[in-house]
This record gives sequence, C-alpha cells and structure tokens, in this order.
Amino acid sequence: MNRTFTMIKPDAVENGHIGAILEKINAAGFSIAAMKLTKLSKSDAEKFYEIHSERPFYRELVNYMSSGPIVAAILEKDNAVNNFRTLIGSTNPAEAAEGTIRKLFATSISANAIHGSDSDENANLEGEFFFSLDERF
Ligand code: IDP
Ligand code: MG
Repeated sequence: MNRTFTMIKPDAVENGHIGAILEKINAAGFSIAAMKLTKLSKSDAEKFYEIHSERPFYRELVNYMSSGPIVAAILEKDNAVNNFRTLIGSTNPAEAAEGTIRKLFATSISANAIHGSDSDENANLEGEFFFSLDERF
C-alpha cells in the first residue's frame, strides 16, 4: 500500500462538493489515513506552493488557496500517487477526462477543486505539513 496527499480546495468546499468528492475517492478504492477541515494562512500557502514561487500564477494561487476552508487528507491505496492523479484529471478542467473529479467539480484552471501529490516524496512531505504523527493512522 502507498499513500498520497490531497486537499479539497476552497472552490469545491464553498460549492458544497465535499461529500460528492469523498464519495468518488471511496468508490475508487482509497482509504483515509488522516483528514481535517482547516484553512491555510497566506504564509502557509506560500510555503506549501514554494516550488511554484517563480511561476506567473503563484500570487493568484496563494491568494486563492488561503481564501477559505479546505479539506486536507492522506489517502492510501496501491500506487496511490498515480492512481489519484488519474482520478482527479488534468490541471485544467477544460482538458480533464470525463468522470474525473476536476471535470465534474472544478471551476477554472486555478480553482480546480482538488490537489493531488505528484510523487511519493512530495506525498510524504505534504502529509507531514498538515498532520502530526498522532493524527495519521
Ligand atoms: P497540479 O495541481 O495538477 O499538480 P501544478 O502545475 O502543480 O498542477 O499547479 C499547482 C496548482 O496551481 C494547480 O492545481 C492550479 O490550482 C494552479 N495553477 C496551475 N497552472 C495554473 C495557471 O496556468 N493559471 C492559474 N493557476 C494555475
Ligand atoms: Mg502539482
């Protein structure tokens, strides 16, 4: 079994999609190893997305990700990182495959409903960013 990290982003929380998204995640065979409703401060969002700090959309991304509550979670499944990226679909919802979470629930390339880690290493770091040891099961 492997782990990945996800956030249901502010647009999807605001639009009432938490339940529907968790349903898709469960139906795809992921189990939940940690979960909470929380909010990123501006400096949390800057740290989390540090890797994108030189990209033109960085400021927009930081402002957006700190604009409202998110659901953070650690998920478990075999080949979790890749399987989850398939389930969420392309970054730009206009290009996301039918049935993917971003196709169903995202509003724009920035407000794209959900995050999924891009490697095992980042999944670990991102999970540790949000959850202490006694919050991970
Ligand atoms: P990913 O979330 O699919 O891995 P990344 O390239 O890692 O995509 O970008 C991180 C996040 O930054 C995206 O999920 C999206 O919210 C935002 N983002 C990416 N590209 C753009 C863009 O061109 N304009 C605005 N926001 C973007
Ligand atoms: Mg990414």
